[in-house]
Amino acid sequence: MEPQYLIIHQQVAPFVAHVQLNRPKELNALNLELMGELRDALKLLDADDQVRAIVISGNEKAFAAGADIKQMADKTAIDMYNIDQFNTWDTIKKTKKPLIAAVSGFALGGGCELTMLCDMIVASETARFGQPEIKLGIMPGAGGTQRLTRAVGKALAMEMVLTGRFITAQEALSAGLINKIVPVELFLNEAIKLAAEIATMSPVAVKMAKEAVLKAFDATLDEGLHFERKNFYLLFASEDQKEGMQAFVEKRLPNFKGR
Ligand code: DAK
Repeated sequence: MEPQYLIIHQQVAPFVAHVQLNRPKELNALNLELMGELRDALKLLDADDQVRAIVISGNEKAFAAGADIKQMADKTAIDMYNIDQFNTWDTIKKTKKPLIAAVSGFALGGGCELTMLCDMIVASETARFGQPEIKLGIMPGAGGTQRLTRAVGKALAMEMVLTGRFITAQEALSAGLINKIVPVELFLNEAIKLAAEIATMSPVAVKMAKEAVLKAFDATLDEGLHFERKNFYLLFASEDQKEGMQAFVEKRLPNFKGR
């Protein structure tokens, strides 16, 4: 079934898919339906051999202004428990292929959390990142207190989470939240370019490297190094390792297969 709140663009560059959040009137507020569609789309793209990197964007005005407040407003704790949105977010988190967020305008609340669930963030000059849940009498619930703090440090995270202040793209860059800032008309192209560059690498090495970098967030240094070492050894069992090194020796471009 065609998604209602997403537009999926295949092969926007070789081996790159682009998923566009598409609820523009509501600033791409992340209702349950949109999140379900996103989960399903990413699952399919993650399993598709023709896709090696995925860009997620909104539009120029908003990446996403957060979870849908109108949909959440009258929910009880038990409703929230039964809806089990975390299941959806956890499934998205399991995406093995690299996710690049292309952000212009608002990335707030769950929108900001979704960008942080991605592996890299390319932002336009107009991008604004924030965790304004505190103004609604709640707090971030999809990683905002954890991933933000790890990315920007305690001082700024605490300020953003406790006051709801939005930060500019420039502040986000200085704080280490995002990878780069580009003029608004280029934000999507730049994100696609970054994804396309990654898509020229061995897809199996990319997935294992992503997995190892993410391990750094919840492992001790020794555990992380151990994990890295296992994946490093494992890649010597891949055809892509043989191809990559042979291509270097033969002074040609490698032809990676993801095996
Ligand atoms: N939800 C629903 N509708 C929203 C929305 C949102 N988050 N953000 C904007 N809209 C709607 C507005 O209501 C308005 O609709 P109409 O009135 O035209 O029907 C339309 O989008 C345009 O918005 P504005 O008229 O407000 O536009 P402005 O340019 O004046 O202001 C703004 C833009 C982004 C500053 C403002 O819209 C705003 O403050 N929006 C709310 C931002 C916010 O508080 N976001 C955090 C939401 S709480 C969870 C996972 C995640 C979460 C929770 C649970 N689990 C896994 C369980 C996340 C929670 C959140 O994100």
